Amino acid sequence: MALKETLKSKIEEFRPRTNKLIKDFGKVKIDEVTIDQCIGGARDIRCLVTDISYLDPQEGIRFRGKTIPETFAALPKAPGSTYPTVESFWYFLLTGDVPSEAQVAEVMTEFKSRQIVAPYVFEALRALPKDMHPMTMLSIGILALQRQSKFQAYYSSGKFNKTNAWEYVYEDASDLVARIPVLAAFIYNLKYRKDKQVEINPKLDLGANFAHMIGQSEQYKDVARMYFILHSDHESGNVSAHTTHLVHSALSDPYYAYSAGLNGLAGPLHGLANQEVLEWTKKFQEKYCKNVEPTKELITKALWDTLNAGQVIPGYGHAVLRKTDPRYMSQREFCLRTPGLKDDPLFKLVSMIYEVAPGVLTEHGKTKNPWPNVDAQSGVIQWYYGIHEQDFYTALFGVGRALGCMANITWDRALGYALERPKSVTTAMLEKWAAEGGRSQA
Ligand code: HAX
Repeated sequence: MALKETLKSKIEEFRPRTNKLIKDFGKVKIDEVTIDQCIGGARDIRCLVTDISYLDPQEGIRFRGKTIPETFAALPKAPGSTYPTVESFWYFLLTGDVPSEAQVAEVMTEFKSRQIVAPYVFEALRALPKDMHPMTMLSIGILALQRQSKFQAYYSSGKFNKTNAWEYVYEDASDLVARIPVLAAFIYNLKYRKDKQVEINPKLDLGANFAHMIGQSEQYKDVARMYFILHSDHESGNVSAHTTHLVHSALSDPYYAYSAGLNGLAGPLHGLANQEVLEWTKKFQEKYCKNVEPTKELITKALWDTLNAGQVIPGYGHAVLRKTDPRYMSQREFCLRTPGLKDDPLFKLVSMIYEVAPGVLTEHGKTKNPWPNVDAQSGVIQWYYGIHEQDFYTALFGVGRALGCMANITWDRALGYALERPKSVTTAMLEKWAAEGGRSQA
């Protein structure tokens, strides 16, 4: 069965579960909120629902119930590769089913017809100053695509129907996922390759075509596939996923929603950390290791210098995880398996930081999680393959994150999730409830 039909039957089968929960069990308590959660970024409050992925603090991410190694093992692989195609992963994220080779081929054909970006979008990007951050360009590019939103056209048609609205979100979501690598490749070539643009190769899968469009090696095709899959989803409370969900909950179309999500991803505490990690590491090499090999002592000093300057160690810590991020491990294993990369000085340096930083952060005593996250490892791989423009790294993250955000809002609409609108209180109210030992529910 084709992806949309499979999805339709999955949605129809699933809907009664959500409806029953609201109707029969809507008032069952699943959490309580404390003052520090209220002021402290709503940490740990269970008030979002997604079945696309789940993040366990100890185990890390599971996509549709599968760990990263299980996901990579289960999905059909790209031709001549040990990595799955992004297309097979998209099918899996949306439906929870491992697709057959034939189903993957159908998604690939569909993406080919969806991936064409209208020339006016490229012209809008060309009009921007070349020193603009690629994340700003990517967000503008996505917004420029909004003109073609099928969901928005459907909403304005006067025939809007809640039951099938998800189909129009699915259409936009699929278009956006197919187009965003083309947009990112255009931005890369515009900014760093003197606008030397490369045509889409219609024979290649999404990851391989991205590598082709930015003039990369054969080996980079697997890097792109792995990178986009690993960065796709991290349940729905992180800034980019949550922003996308929130904006779409107002029935803003997927382009508006994801442009907003990308703006959140551009923050240094979120996706921009991958750029910051490389910058930190390069500055360390320049300052401490001009004529000497890096040592654990030098790294320890540099880490303390950063902490004493009141800055965070980029790539370390996490709001939910309490162990090394399995996305970090997956990329590390890729490095260890790849001849050349495993002996690369930058990889060795990042590995040495991994040996030292958790101890320093533990001694520093602030962070609840001293272990590395996805961003601590990702820049090294990009650097090795010649992508030395660190400010592009978060845009790569943005291409991958589109998969998770778009799968999530397709299901949001399918299950009729409501407009998100939490309640605010004032500081004086908090002070009153603090003095009374809690808010009276009477
Ligand atoms: N270096 C120094 N201090 C850190 C730290 C780090 N890597 N991580 C956390 N802390 C500090 C916090 O700043 C906070 O200090 P204050 O009490 O003075 O505000 C304290 O430790 C407690 O923080 P926490 O509860 O452990 O962590 P949070 O949930 O508040 O924040 C962050 C999680 C990921 C934002 C945080 O660990 C951080 O800033 N890390 C560095 C930036 C980074 O790598 N971001 C990428 C995260 C993964 C991701 O989303 N990728 O997209």
